[in-house]
Amino acid sequence: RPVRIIGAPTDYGANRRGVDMGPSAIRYGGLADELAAAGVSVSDDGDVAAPRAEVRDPEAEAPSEGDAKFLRETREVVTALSDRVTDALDAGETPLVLGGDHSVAIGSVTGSARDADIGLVWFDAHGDFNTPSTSPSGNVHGMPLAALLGVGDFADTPWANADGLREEHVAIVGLRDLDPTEREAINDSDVTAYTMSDIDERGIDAVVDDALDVACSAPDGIHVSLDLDWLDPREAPGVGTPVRGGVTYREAHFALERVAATDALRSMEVVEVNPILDEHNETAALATELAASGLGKRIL
Ligand code: DIR
Ligand code: MN
Ligand code: MN
Ligand code: MN
Repeated sequence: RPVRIIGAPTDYGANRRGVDMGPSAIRYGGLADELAAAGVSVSDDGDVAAPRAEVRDPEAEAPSEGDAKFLRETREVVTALSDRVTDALDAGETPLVLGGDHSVAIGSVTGSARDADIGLVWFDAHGDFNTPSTSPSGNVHGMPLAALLGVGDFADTPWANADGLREEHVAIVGLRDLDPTEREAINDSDVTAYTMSDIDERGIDAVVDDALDVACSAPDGIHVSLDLDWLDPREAPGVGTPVRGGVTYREAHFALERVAATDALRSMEVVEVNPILDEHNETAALATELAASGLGKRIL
């Protein structure tokens, strides 16, 4: 299937400038060429509109949605993104969303799970399972998985809840930094979560295969959400919230190659690349390479 690139240049969810430049940095990192060289036909749908954070009010809240910064702005962007993702799927293409902060996943996944029962693999150092009332930071990039699943405050938030996504079909891989309340919420959920210790103990192959089994038990394919802080900061320095002890370059490629091998990939996103914090655009280039592995690039 052809790939359709969709940029979502937001930084509202991270409350930090720079990650809004992710889509440009990833395109500059050679994404279209890398995919073309992998034999994937690719088009670029441009970016969804995301006005500069400076002209927005961080404290403007949507009523009854509690303490989350830029929640109203996030809602506007993810609603537009969701429609773009659905359009790509309706055209028989695989949407590849470029973030932006991880709040854009609310748009990618709601768009992908419209009239489809999908699985989800979430590669991240973090659980992204906070809600407006539990979040210590108020940053929406720490909330998208809870939002999609309708956890806690998000129980009745139609624009953020994914229709065709069930907790039983969600796997998080690579956890190593959880706030106490999201730890509890993940434990209380039916989401399957693998920490870095699981990878240490069992190896990346066993853990990723189990995670893919969880996601692929959904009938209509899987969405892969790749937060670049999943990798160790030595490999991916250009992220807003680096956490030591992440996966290596080789483990990350291996995992994405396993994704491609399922033949079940329906939609994908790469998020949290921050060129201001990066070294020579290497994190953006890494996002490019990992996307290509996930979309079927082969060495031989
Ligand atoms: C933290 C950081 N748990 C928060 N989350 C991040 O703000 O909710 N997610 N960085 O990717
Ligand atoms: Mn994340
Ligand atoms: Mn993260
Ligand atoms: Mn639900």
